[in-house]
Amino acid sequence: MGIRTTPTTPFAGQQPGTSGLRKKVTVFQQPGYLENFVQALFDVVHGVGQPATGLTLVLGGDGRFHNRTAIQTILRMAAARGYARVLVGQNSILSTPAVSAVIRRHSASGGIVLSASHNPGGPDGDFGIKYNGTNGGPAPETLTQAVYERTQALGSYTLSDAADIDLGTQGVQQMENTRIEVIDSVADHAAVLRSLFDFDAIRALFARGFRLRYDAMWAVGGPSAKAIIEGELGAPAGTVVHAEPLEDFGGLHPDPNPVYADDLVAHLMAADAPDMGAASDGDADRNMILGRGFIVSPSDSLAVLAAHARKVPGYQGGLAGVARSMPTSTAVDRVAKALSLPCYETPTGWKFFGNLLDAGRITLCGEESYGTGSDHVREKDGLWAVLFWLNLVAVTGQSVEQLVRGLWSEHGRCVYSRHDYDGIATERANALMAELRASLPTLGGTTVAGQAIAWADDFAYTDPVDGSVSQRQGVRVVLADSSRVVFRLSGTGTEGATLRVYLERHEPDASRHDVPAQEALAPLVALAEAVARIAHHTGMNAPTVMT
Ligand code: G16
Repeated sequence: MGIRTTPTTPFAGQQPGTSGLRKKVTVFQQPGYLENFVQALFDVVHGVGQPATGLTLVLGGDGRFHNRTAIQTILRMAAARGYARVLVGQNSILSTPAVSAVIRRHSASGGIVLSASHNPGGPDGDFGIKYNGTNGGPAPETLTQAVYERTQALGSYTLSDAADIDLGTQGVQQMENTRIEVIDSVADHAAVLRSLFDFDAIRALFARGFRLRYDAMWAVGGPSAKAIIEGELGAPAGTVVHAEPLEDFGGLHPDPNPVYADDLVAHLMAADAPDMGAASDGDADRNMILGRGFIVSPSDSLAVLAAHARKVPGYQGGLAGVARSMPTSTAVDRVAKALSLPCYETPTGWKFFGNLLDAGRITLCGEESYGTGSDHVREKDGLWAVLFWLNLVAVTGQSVEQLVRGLWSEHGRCVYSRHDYDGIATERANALMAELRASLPTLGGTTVAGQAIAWADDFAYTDPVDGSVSQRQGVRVVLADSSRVVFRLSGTGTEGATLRVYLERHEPDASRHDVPAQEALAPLVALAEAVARIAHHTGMNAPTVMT
């Protein structure tokens, strides 16, 4: 064994986006591509030339294609860097919330998650890498920007030339002076979940014949969902479907929304539908909740959990506060107001919740992009959300739909939809946003497409804990009745650009709560087209995906 230093030259574009560096697998397969990024990461985290003496690193991924190869490379680099310990998931698997739980429970200095989340996998699919810090949460922008800058100045990387580690069996192995511990992929995370929810009440719910269909989308969430929901909570075998993690997610798009989880939606809309449906994504941090014949919007889900949190053991003392990303609907704001709780509005990206959670300012947070979580870890957590809903159904005796309708009748319904325009040429998408931004100073006070615009801006966020400022986080066009359209470009795609248009309208009138969302939002769609000239810039007359 020995440590080898290899000369290298920078790769363009190793700039992390909303959640780490995501590229095509073929990009990551280029010799030196992953090595350069990890070397830059270690250089920033430890200092150039500085070893990671005495520190513990957590390492795992969502099991997608290239995961196993990349894990061995990173183990060699961690050994060369002098880490005291690396905790790596068995078979190189750790879901994103599991990485967060392991970092926190084992006082690690950080962790590396190999995932492109909900993006498709396989040899022609996507791959990704991100770093989580000591708190278990995604690195802040200051760190990811520094890593990017370091990638552009790199001249070499170092790694051990030791043989591969056997990741199939739990136990301790040695590489250079580093102790490599292959750990159970679900145990730490499961222990955290067990401490939060009333498992007896959920067990009794299943014993009464309650039927759940949990679609793990052939992804990493399957084994833990099976172990907990079927194993510990006594749901019948077959409750968790598509539970075996596959390297290409069965060729599907592991994104739990009504479009990509259409099989689950079909089951919940059928005549003999189960009582509840749920799905998690490629790395098991996202979730979608459905009732029988009823789809719950992620924004409503967050609001329901906030409204009823005290009924769940882990939150019976009440919430310190709540937070949502800016494009997420204001349903949770209304709940927070009624409960006199602080409510924060952050930019898109789970990393922005980290400081608020660490400072104890919030307990629950969530996003329109099917992410919900709490201070139990520092990632969103798919299985956590499903257990939270099961716990609420068990102790309130209300169905999923009744819980959401209760929210609407108390606070009005925040009718909500997101329209995505995928695969736009990057220059065209940039031109659309530039034109929109240029129009901002004159938009407020004008009437466009028959609607009076009260104000418009480009969202900027000052972190209340560390004072850091994030600008240009999305254009908001807001009407007098607080209806709004938000425009931003996705930071998680790997091909061209995706324009996201978020539409929200508050409907206080209960007799109109069943108007289909797209119908209720049609005037806002017209407004979006008029202010942003979407068809002109993109050549598309309809969104690729509507959720
Ligand atoms: C990531 C982030 C989320 C964000 C989502 C969509 O989720 O962690 O905070 O809402 O991407 O981001 P964008 O709109 O920029 O594509 P995940 O599940 O992909 O890690």
